[in-house]
Amino acid sequence: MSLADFLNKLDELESEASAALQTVSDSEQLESLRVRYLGAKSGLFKDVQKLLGGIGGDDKPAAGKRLNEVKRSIQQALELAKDLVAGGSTAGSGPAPDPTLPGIPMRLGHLHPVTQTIEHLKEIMGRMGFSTAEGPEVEDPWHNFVALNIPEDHPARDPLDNFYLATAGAVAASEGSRLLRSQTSTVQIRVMESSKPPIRVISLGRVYRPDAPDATHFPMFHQMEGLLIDTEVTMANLKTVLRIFANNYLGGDVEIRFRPSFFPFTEPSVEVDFFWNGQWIEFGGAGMVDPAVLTGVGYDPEIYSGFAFGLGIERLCMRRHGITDIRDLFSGDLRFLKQF
Ligand code: FA5
Repeated sequence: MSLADFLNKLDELESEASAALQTVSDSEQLESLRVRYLGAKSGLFKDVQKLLGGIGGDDKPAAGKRLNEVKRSIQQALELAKDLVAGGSTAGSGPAPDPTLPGIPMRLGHLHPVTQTIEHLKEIMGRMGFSTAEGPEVEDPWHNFVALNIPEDHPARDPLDNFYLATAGAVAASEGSRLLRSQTSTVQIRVMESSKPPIRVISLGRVYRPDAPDATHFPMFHQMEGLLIDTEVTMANLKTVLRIFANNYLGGDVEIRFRPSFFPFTEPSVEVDFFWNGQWIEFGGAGMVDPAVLTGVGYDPEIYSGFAFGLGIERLCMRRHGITDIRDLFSGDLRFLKQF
């Protein structure tokens, strides 16, 4: 017999046995197939094995090697079929599942501490009648600067202090350029452009600045902007709203302090400090909306006045939870995040 004929017979035997063993449904059938293929006296494998004697001497090693392979392959198919019959299912090998064993506990995720803080701030401000407004994170210089009374040559527009986007043909800081907003004050303008007073909104979201990361600075952080426009609004209203906010958010009787400051879009402008746990802590900026900003959006500053504030949300979150390094919030370290 030629080597090719011998190998053909082995291939046929292997595929026939494999196909037959895949359909086994009980142990009797399994035993009869075992005898049919691997039976010591009259098994089909034995029949082919007997033909090995007729193979020429040079071809014997190759024929013997393939013979052993096919035997192993049929034995493996038999073992697999045995498992299937024992498990009573065709879904896989191994012992049958035990439905009385306790299940694997599911790990529940939760909201990021900054997101939790955002929800909390919305709730507190909502109780004071502030609704939520949103604005885009990719802004044009009009909303980020011009409408906020920050003229072309103002240092705040410097490409080194902002993330300008490399859009085709745009020159950084020119009117056609786009940038990642550096403050949520942009949303003040968008709200005033699209609605009439009285206005009472907050806007919470991401802002971006090329600040070097340290314990209290990150290049991406969140701010809560507040804007209230009506007739006869004063600094006393601003202070009251911020005090009620701080008492609710930090708990207890938080004192509030205004320090003179400067923002191009408010006049007068202040830095806002909260006295909490025995020390003064700065949380943001605020002030009375500058008449030039009101005029720019078509409001008559003789009739309307208003206040605005912008607070750092990470700083608020850190104070409340005793977090000492802002970078922990964005490390993605589950051991840290699981604590909140
Ligand atoms: C502003 O961004 C003004 N738009 C706030 C404002 C709004 C003033 C409305 C008047 C009227 P300032 O640059 O100070 O202000 O930022 C406000 C707060 O954001 C800071 O007090 C601080 O809490 C937080 N902050 C600023 N830079 C970072 C930073 N790199 N990482 C984390 N928080 C920051």
